[in-house]
Amino acid sequence: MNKLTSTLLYSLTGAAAIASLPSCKANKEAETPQKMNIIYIMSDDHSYQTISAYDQRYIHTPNIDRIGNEGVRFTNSFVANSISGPSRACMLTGKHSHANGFTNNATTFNGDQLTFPKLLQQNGYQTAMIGKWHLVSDPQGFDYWEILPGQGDYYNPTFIQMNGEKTQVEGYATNIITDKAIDWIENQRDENKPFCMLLHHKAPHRTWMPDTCDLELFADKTFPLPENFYDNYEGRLAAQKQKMNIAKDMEIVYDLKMADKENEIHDGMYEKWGRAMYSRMNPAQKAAWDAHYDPIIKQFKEAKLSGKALAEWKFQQYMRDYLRVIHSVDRNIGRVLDYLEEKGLLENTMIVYTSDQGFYMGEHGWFDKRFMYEESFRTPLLVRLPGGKKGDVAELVQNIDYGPTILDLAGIEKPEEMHGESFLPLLKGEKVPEWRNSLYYHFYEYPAEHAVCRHYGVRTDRYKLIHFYNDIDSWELFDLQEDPTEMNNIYGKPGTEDITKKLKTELVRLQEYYDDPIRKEIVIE
Ligand code: SGN
Ligand code: CA
Repeated sequence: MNKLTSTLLYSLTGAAAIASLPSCKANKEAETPQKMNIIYIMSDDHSYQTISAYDQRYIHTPNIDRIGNEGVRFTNSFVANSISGPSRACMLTGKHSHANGFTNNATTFNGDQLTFPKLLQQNGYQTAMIGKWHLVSDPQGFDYWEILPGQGDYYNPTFIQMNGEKTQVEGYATNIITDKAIDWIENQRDENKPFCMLLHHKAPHRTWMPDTCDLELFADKTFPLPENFYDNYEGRLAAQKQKMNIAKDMEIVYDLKMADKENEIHDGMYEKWGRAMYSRMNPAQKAAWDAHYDPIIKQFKEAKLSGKALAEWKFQQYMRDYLRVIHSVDRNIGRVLDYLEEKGLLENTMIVYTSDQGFYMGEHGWFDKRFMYEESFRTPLLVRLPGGKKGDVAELVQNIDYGPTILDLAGIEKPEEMHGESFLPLLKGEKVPEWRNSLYYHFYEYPAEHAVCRHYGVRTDRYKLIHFYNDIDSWELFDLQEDPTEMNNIYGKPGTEDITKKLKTELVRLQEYYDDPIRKEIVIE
């Protein structure tokens, strides 16, 4: 039995195997159970803090939670480079950014390289990609794709089809992407083949524009400020230089929708885009939007807020809009799950829910991501594998592992060039004694928007060592057990010599292991 056939059979135990057997089809098909399908759902900028499976402070997300409740909730899930295009490239290739070449959002993805969808396609899977792609070059390795250009729009978004045509679709992006995904599964795929669908939402990316039906949610809610909202960044040089502060950098018109009809509110360099986003809407959408925001704009003008009152007003508006957008993501994931259940597909489909990275919900006073600090280095990861484990997995996993895991599920050997590891055994509830105990991270997009310096680092279960480089040369060390919110940089403090040396040695080992050319710059004193 070759590897392919043998692994074909492993995952199909119990109910999963029975459910996946076609009841009255031709002999050959009935004898060969079909491989597990895969639906990989990834949102854009969805923080784990705003998924109730991870954190109950802000929102209830029953449908997203269901994936974890009926499967695995990863409690230590991270990305390799916390920004969209690079994160997507890591996910598709199973390789760190220096090896896949897509180090920052200004790059163009070399689509000729090896990706897991290509390998699935070559091994009998039908592959589809619907939604935000953000890698500039056209998708390769998909039987079907339909993508948003660049970041895409929330309202009446344009899609690029495989034939290169652009079509504008009336409605709200999260609903439309879900409609298209369900339509492909229902009407467009070959039912005799297993499938892998990448369903990528634009939501909840900036500027967090809610669907009209969700505008009134959370209207009366006041959210608690994170305890480090007024962080002064003492001892953390790169954090002092950043431009992603809610108080200073979040824009009133662009981000918070205060585009007044009198044109009296002026702020920030993106103001004109804030006004342009509104102009995309149709009359009914505009009417619903105005009914919600106009009274808020009026109150805002009258209040003439400044200082902390303004900062906290911005935080509350941000949270409300962001959570409304999440509510729509959750509802649409419910639609996908209900559809799969109704069609009997839940039993032979692995469902993944994740984000391209984490996001700041006011921690350190921030929105956006990029930093290797916890809120943006982490990403939610919930996986429902029929017949697999139910419960938490605490091992350190990273988005470079997704490709190897999916290939493993499909019985395809991991190509040597992939850096990631298959966590399929963890999904099946098996112990993996040799699992990694440290993670490597490297962020490159600087100089750029939000001004987060270039940095790389290593994280173990307890410590994190980061080196900010390029225009600065600044090290940071955190004891996550003592200082989970990373306020106290203990690099260079007496008593940290041993742990610093150990972490630097581990950092160098990882840079050698992954062959990151930056390695030559580090000297261990
Ligand atoms: C846009 C946003 C940024 C965001 C980047 C990257 N600005 O440039 O706030 O950090 O995307 O986000 S906006 O004015 O265009 O909204 S990413 O998730 O796509 O990488
Ligand atoms: Ca993103």
